[in-house]
Amino acid sequence: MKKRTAHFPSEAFNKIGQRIIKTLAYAWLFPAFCLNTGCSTVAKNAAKGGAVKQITFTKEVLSEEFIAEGVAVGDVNKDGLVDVLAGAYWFQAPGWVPHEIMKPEKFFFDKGYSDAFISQTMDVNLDGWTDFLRIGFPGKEAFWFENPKGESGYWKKHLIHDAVGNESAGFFDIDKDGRLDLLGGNSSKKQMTWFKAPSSPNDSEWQAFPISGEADLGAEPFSHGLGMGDMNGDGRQDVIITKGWWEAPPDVRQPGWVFHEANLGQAAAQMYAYDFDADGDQDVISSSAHGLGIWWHEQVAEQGGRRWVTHLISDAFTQTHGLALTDMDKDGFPDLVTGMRYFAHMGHDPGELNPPVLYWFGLKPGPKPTWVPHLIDNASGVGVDVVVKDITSDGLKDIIVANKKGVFVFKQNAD
Ligand SMILES: [Ca+2]
Ligand SMILES: [Ca+2]
Ligand SMILES: [Ca+2]
Ligand SMILES: [Ca+2]
Repeated sequence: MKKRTAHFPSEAFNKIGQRIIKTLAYAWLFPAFCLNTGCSTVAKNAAKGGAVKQITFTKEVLSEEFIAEGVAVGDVNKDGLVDVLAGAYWFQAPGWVPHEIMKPEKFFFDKGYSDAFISQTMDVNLDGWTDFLRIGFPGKEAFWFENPKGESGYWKKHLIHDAVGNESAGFFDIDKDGRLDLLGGNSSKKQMTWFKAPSSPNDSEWQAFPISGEADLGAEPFSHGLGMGDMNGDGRQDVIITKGWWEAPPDVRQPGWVFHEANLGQAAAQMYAYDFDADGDQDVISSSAHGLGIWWHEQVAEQGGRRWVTHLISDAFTQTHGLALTDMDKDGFPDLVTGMRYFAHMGHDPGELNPPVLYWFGLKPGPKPTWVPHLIDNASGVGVDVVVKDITSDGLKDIIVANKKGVFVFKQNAD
């Protein structure tokens, strides 16, 4: 792959050693070349000089150590301030004082992985205290850790499932009971499955409800690409992978969801459905987990069926292993937040040594939708996910990341 040269303003980025730096949203860096079939939509849009909404963030460095590939947020100590949880630690807001959840292990960014991937918080045992849920290495266990309710000592560990496959397995409220469930592969059976969170304090089992058949698609430990979205407009959230989607039945506990084949692109990270071209049918968005590309997949109706046409949104950086679809600029249209997962394969992916950038892309919908890229930072990136949430309760969405560069919070500035 041709190496891209970018000229980042130096005054902000040579202060990485400081715990807090201000960053600005910089203008689009016009790509030196375009992949495959000419320049990306974004590049063409930028060339026309489209208006750009400037959003700025303040970067806070919680850790410069590699402790986790994923992150979660929640108010651990019930003081009303949202804390950050990653790997073996929770970081107490507002000063981000680290506390151990369990005995930490040492991980090396250039030699391997941590044991903490996609993470989440919820009160699993219904005692009023936020617990920590953590998917481990792909194909291994997912655990939840019981909040000790202000007491000292490590958090009690409970098994959710012993073999969770797909690198974008995650937590969704699948049965709409107000509690998050786990969606992923049961990788011992290679079967897409959802695991229902226990609904009473004394119940510890996460009951498995298979979606696909055994030895089916998307459920291997290292399967790439998974998401939920209403693909057929019936109001139910379907399960999306790169080869197609499973249609949610009226009762989601029913096994054998109908699979609809669809060519939804290359190995990906989180996937989302939205009608990006506003023509009445759902399209899909995805990003390359380890290679190069962020795409939208257009659903095209034609005689006798439907086909999918993939459009490149950006090829500015590689390893977009975490992707969020969320409205950043409050124009009513969902934007993208993504970045580079630094050293995703310990130096074996293309572009590993490029700056680990973090971006948001503003959606301009229409018959030919475009996305305006905004650089947030170039010394962090994303992990196997990127959390976008207003953790400061000021109505502005913040971005939270953990990866091989450390743990970071980007607080959106009010002006
Ligand atoms: Ca707190
Ligand atoms: Ca709890
Ligand atoms: Ca559409
Ligand atoms: Ca928007």
